[in-house]
Amino acid sequence: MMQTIANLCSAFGRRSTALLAAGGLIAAAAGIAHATDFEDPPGGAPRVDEGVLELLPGVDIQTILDRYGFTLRDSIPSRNIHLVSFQPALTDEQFEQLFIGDPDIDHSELNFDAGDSGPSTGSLFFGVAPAEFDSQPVWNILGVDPAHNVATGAGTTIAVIDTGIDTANPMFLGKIHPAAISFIGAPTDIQDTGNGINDDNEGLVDEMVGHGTWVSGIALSVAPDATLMPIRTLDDEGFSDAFTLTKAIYYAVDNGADVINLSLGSVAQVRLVERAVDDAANLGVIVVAAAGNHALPAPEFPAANNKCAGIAAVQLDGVIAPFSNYDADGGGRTITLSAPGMDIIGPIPGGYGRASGTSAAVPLVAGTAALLIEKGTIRRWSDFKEMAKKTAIDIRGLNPNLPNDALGDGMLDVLSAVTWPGPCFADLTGNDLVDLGDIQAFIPLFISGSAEVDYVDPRGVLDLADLQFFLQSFINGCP
Ligand SMILES: [Ca+2]
Ligand SMILES: [Ca+2]
Ligand SMILES: [Ca+2]
Ligand SMILES: [Ca+2]
Repeated sequence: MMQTIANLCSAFGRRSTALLAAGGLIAAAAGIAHATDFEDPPGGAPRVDEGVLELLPGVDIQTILDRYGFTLRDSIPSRNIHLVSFQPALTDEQFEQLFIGDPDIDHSELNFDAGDSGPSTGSLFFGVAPAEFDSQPVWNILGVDPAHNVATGAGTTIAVIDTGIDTANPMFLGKIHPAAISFIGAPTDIQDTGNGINDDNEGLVDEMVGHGTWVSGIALSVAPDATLMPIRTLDDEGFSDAFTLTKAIYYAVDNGADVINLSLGSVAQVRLVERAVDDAANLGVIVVAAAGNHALPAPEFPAANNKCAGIAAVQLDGVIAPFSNYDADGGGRTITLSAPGMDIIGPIPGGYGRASGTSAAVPLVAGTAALLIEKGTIRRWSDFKEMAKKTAIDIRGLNPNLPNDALGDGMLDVLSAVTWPGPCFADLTGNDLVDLGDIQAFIPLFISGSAEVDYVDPRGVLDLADLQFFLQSFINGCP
């Protein structure tokens, strides 16, 4: 075992260095390691001759392809967003300058390459007996079993944008959403398997296989009656790119996901991805993402987005996990909440395994969000933030060397979350009272179609049901 851990750490160190050049989106699973093993975070680098174009509504992509001589690679038709190949003679800088003054193009950017941070599956996941999964201490610490007397996630859907899922594991039987899909190979091939090839040439074969299964199993343990929508977006090496991640987020939203689990991240802030997260949040979808595993004082993206629940990892005792990123810059890149991420057991293809990373903390929170969506206490992104404020365990005293908000509002407490009476829905002015000011605030929000008052069926449609919900909440007063 010690040998395995040593291999893991050295593998991680090499990979991290390589990622400085290769860069990009990573699966956020770390091994058991110390902060010093994580030297460099993954950077962002554009893919060769690939760009993303977001067109204004009604503009036909063929017109644009003809205008610039590009080749279409892929599209997100519902958002008029397109991945194109441009001419090798064109530099990245020239591509970025090309559309200045073009009235048909809303936004353009290079497609950022992506790389994982992961060691091989054999190193990442230490195999354990299935019984250890159910009896691991994290469930007790978070109050998961008693929480299930209140909510189980019934009627909710958690999209897991990751490496796929092991559909053979009985715990997923009957739990997989019909819209489950792969953006890696054949659309129906959601299996979390590798190709036996070290595609990224860094010495490890299929090193991220099992990641999506592990993450999905953790989420489902918290919300056992939720439906999982695996969206295979990271390949077996943990690779993806900004366009494909964006496509996956919109796919999840358009197919009815209530929660999106992103146990991945990048130091590169890509406007396309940030906008997809904003759009998801504005449609009432709770997006939960990993802060990252490089022991750095700022979360990665999209965890850092202020409409995304950025999750740091702590040990079971509430002390920050040595690998976890945290928020010490005092700026806009925020952590919302922390959750256990050390030595968490979950299903992996063919069995169960133990691993560490902010990747594990994310599905614990995503599952909790599903419980609260079932209960109706989370309807909007602002409700999630309120839940974090009101129910998280204060762990500041356990982390005296960190600034006060470095780990968000504290450590997740599933039982406290499900027994929380819910936000004061009608208090739109945030003064913990319902009064005339809230009615005055409601009217323009309702007229402008704001997500803040999209309480019922929060999919961007404001109607009589939302108005009635507001009025009833107003009459009921603050809980
Ligand atoms: Ca590899
Ligand atoms: Ca491979
Ligand atoms: Ca108020
Ligand atoms: Ca509505």
